[in-house]
Amino acid sequence: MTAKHRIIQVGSYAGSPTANERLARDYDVVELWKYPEREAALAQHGKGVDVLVTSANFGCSAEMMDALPDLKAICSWGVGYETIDIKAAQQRGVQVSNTPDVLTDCVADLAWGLMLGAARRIAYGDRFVRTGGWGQVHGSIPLGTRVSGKKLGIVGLGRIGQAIAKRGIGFDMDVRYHSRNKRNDVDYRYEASLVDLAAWADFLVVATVGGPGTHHLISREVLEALGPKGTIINIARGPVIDESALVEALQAGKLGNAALDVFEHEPKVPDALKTNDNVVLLPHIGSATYETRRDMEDLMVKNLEAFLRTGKVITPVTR
Ligand code: 8YV
Repeated sequence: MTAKHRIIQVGSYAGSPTANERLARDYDVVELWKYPEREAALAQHGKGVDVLVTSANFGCSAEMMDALPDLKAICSWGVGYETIDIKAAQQRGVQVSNTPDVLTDCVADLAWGLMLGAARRIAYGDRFVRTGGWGQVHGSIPLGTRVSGKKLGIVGLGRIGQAIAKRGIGFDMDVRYHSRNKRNDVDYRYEASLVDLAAWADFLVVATVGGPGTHHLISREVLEALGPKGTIINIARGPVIDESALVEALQAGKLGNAALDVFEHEPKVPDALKTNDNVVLLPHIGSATYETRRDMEDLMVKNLEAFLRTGKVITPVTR
């Protein structure tokens, strides 16, 4: 019997159907999260290790790469990679893979769930029924807002942004977008100014990448341009929105609604959001369906296997 190949796993894939078991079955896994001292564990077990598996959540810093002198590949579970130091990986000749495409539809679907949830007061209505507030034939919760036929602004028109745009067309919406550069392969109208897009839109969906380049891109000015009748939806990364400005805009009535799957300091959510009935809150579940999480797991494992077989991951992070 040949010895199993040793890999480092940064965190437990609790949100994946079988990733932990599969990795433990097929590899000699150093389960880093089980060690009280990471540095000591890496020093003890890291020599000769050429593959590390992680996620957008757990990341991989330059220091961690330095502690693994033989590292050649980082295979991440998830599409976002702002917590992985890509520049440090490139400098060290370490390949990095993520899991694009397989989660696009589920994340776009959830953006829709949030949009409808906020506009049609679905979560509010649910609370109203559960808490015994429904005492007459037409429950008297505040009227919602129509979604069909409205103006949809999308911030970031990558794979997920485009899937959201496509759904908007199905809802007869007028779709425009803002991103760093205008795309030549789509018909949606480009707005060079994010503030102008927000001022135009009824619903503004954040679908951009995270990281320093988009930190607080959704500023006070953008939120106030969206205005008292506008709704912000975020399925991307929490820090893309200036969360304090968001709280203040909602409290001052300068912004209508917010529907959020991600937060600036997860899993912490400001109390001011929890107590606001114009806000829908979810615990970062954009990709959290059985099918998608299994597909993410499969793609991460395929990258790992391809690297060990051919020396190349199959869905490398390119930028
Ligand atoms: C994951 C995500 O649940 O893929 C991503 O970037 O945000 C989610 O699909 C999460 O990041 C895993 O760590």
